Amino acid sequence: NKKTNKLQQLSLQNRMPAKERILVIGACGQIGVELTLALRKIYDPQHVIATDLRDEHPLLKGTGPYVTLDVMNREMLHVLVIRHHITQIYHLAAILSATAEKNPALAWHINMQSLIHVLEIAREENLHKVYWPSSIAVFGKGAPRQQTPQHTILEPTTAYGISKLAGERWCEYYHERYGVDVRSLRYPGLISYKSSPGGGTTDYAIEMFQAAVENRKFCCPLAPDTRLPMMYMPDAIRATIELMEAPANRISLHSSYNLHAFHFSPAELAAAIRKYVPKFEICYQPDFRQQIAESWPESIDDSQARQDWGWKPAFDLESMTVDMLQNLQQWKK
Ligand code: NAD
Ligand code: AKB
Repeated sequence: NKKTNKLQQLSLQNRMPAKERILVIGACGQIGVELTLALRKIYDPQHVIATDLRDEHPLLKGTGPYVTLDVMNREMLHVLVIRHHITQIYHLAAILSATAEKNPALAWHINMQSLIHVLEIAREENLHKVYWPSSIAVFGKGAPRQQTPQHTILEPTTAYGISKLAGERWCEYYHERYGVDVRSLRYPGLISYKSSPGGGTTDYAIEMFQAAVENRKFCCPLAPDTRLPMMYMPDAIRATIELMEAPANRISLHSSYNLHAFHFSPAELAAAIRKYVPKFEICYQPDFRQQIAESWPESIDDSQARQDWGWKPAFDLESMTVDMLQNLQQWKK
């Protein structure tokens, strides 16, 4: 019995977070900063290596190791994985929807090639797990726009959406063919106050909050009634970690899970903000982002994520608005 206990203890230790060594690629972005900080609370911070093209984000400074990395440099990525005995990769570097429409070929190259680098290295080095985010951008005009199902017509019309759909297929391929435990979420638009968003169509929501706390008028790049699925960053971080920590037998999808929290249009968000900032003013000047938004769903059916690994959002539009305004006010001081 003593021997069995010892073995059980050893096996438990092997599954302890301390045994994992994590590489976050794109750690200085909107999601990367908060995800890296959250991972450093669960795992030994020295074992969560943050990497990005840019200089280290001020919020990451002093919280754990940082390495400048261009994920397009496969050799450097591979060396980093071997040198730091990496067991998991969170690959967040990408060109987002609005920026991608300005240079579609570059977006395809970066979004695809970087994912292939990560999946190949995961296969060669037998990594325990890989995380790679997809997006609501995989859906196009053929899909139902309300309660968009997990499995439906996938005909994205944006360069970003095409790259995300192809990425999902590659993730499933590497899982089916090589057994790589790759996991993914189709994030909706993410709202946060800690780090700035980078070139997305849904970034307008964050800019609206910033204008409201700075008493500025906001000119919205989307029309007032353009409704999109959205989520508050604390929920997105929790969803990511819950998915990655779920036992393998709870994961039935290795392409990407639909994920939902709430949805709103610019006019509805402005009304939610006005409850607390009555003088907030908005005008509408739709630009090229309008077409992107119109090709995406208004709300998402995420029942498979709820069934498989127990997903449930904590924030709705009202509680997110209150929390965003409070935090932005504090950061302003
Ligand atoms: P972001 O643009 O804020 O951050 C991406 C980071 O990747 C940046 O810090 C950038 O410097 C870095 N990067 C770019 N090219 C790189 C390269 N060649 N090598 C290394 N680093 C590089 O993006 P984000 O909002 O944090 O998104 C992260 C991931 O989540 C992306 O795959 C994105 O498509 C996906 N996603 C985001 C949202 C959202 O609302 N933020 C929604 C759906 C999906
Ligand atoms: C974007 O707007 O590009 C992102 C996304 C929904 O993928 N926020």
